[in-house]
Amino acid sequence: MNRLPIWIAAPLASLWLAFAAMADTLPQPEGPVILTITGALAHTNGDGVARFDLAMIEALEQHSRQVETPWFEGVQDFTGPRLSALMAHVGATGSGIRVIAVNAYSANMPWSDLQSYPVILAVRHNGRQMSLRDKGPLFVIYPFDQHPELRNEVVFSRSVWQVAGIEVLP
Ligand SMILES: Nc1nc2c(c(=O)[nH]1)N[C@H]1C(S)=C(S)[C@@H](COP(=O)(O)O)O[C@H]1N2
Ligand SMILES: [Mo]
Repeated sequence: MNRLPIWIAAPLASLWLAFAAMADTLPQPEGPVILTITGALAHTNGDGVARFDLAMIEALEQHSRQVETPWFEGVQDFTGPRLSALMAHVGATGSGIRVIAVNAYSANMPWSDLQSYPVILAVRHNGRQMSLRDKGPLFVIYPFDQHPELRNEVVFSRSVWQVAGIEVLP
């Protein structure tokens, strides 16, 4: 570009910057990264991935559910963004997602689950952040309260705890 006259080079450079910014619209995490999203994303914050710290996840609209699950006794309160909203936030396109836990467990989830049900990626359990030993930092929570038909092995297997990553499947 050093051979181009400045009056051509400068607008070209700013155009390039504008396009780069369109693909790179997410702010940078400031705290520890607790979630990394990969795959076909329109919005990233570095090298094709979207990385989130706790504050970035909690900046999305939060939803609370009071649910009974196989993992805790009695009704428990879980709060976090809808998974569908999180996927829209990063501009994900694909056939579904794979949710990956810190223990390398993973489960695939079709888009239809996210469209049919208000599945949340819980960041809080009874108002508190979840430590790793309490199945945190992130836990996929289906609306078992409103939709008893979800109480089956397939959906339980998609209820990933200790979530660390999401891969958008092609
Ligand atoms: N992080 C993580 N989440 C997970 C699993 C796992 O091994 N690790 N197992 C899944 C499967 S296959 C099911 S059926 C339920 C099992 O829950 P349980 O081990 O409490 O019965 O959690 C799901 N979530
Ligand atoms: Mo399972």
